[in-house]
Amino acid sequence: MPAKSPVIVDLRFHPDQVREGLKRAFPGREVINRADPANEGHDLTGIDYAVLWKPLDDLFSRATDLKVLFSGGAGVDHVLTLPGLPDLPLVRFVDHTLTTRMSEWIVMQCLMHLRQHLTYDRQQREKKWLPLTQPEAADLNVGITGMGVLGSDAARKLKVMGFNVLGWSKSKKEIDGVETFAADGLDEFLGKTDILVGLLPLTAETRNLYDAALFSKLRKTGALGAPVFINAGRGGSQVEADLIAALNDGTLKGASLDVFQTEPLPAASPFWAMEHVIMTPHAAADSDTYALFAHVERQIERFESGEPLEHVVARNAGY
Ligand code: NDP
Ligand code: OXD
Repeated sequence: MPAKSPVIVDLRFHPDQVREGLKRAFPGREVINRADPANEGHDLTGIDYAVLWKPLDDLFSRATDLKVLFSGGAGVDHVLTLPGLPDLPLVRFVDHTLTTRMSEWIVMQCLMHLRQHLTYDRQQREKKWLPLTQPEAADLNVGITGMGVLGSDAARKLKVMGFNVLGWSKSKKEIDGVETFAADGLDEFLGKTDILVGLLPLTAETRNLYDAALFSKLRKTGALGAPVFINAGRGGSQVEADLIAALNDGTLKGASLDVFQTEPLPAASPFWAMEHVIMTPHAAADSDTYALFAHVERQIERFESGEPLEHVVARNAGY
């Protein structure tokens, strides 16, 4: 039986997490972890597979025999723009651990705005005892842009919490109890939305989508008094100058942002000091390394037994 092809692991994650995840991964295969200095001069020719996230610059010039690429994350915008990217199947990361984390973050942010937690937080610091009016989840429409793996799971979990949920995607989806819209239904969708959730991939079509014109189309008569914007897709989809202006002039009541045009967010960004903005450092849904390597193993097994790979990126669509 021929020896199994090694796997190149070229992930700019926390090195301890990668090492930990690799402890029980890829039995019977050599693993070349490029975060390990001992592997610096390792011959990368003759290797079929690479798992990558912000890989070292020389990956593709040295690993010239790759057959399948595996993204370390669900989004692939920065993989598709890598210089020298070979024309090979690119499998993105899809796993319930990532999906669950993202839905936790989205539900938490919707609840924080529903329950006006930013105001209570400020009042606590000011030692102010002042109960606020209390709309219910059922009084609000949460509109999710991007009804793929993450958006559709978040939709189901928001429904369980009692929110009315709307979904917008390129092609119209059928999800029980969720009013859905296709690409051409954007304005109608926005006009019904009180909390707008971004779970879109970054592509030529979604770059700069969330701009002043879009924010102005959101429903203004909802129970929170003004709409709220939540984004965990990609920062490149939001026009940050427009977002800041919309937050300052009251077009938007608040925002929760996990992603930014430039990451890490520069110290000079106005977002840091905005009281009605909740920020997390691109941490809504981390890739669990055990789950990532188990997913790669499953896909390699399929590939080697002649079954089609799953979660392959459509290069022309960009996601
Ligand atoms: P999917 O590919 O499963 O879903 C993408 C969704 O976006 C689909 O419903 C798709 O429509 C829709 N879409 C794409 N382009 C357009 C468009 N031009 N107009 C309308 N709808 C569009 O991706 P996932 O749900 O797995 O992930 C979504 C994104 O979340 C990732 O690409 C990544 O950027 C981000 N992400 C962020 C993380 C974080 O920690 N902040 C973690 C993981 C992912 P259709 O169904 O018709 O194809
Ligand atoms: C991803 C991410 O795309 O973490 O998985 O952003």
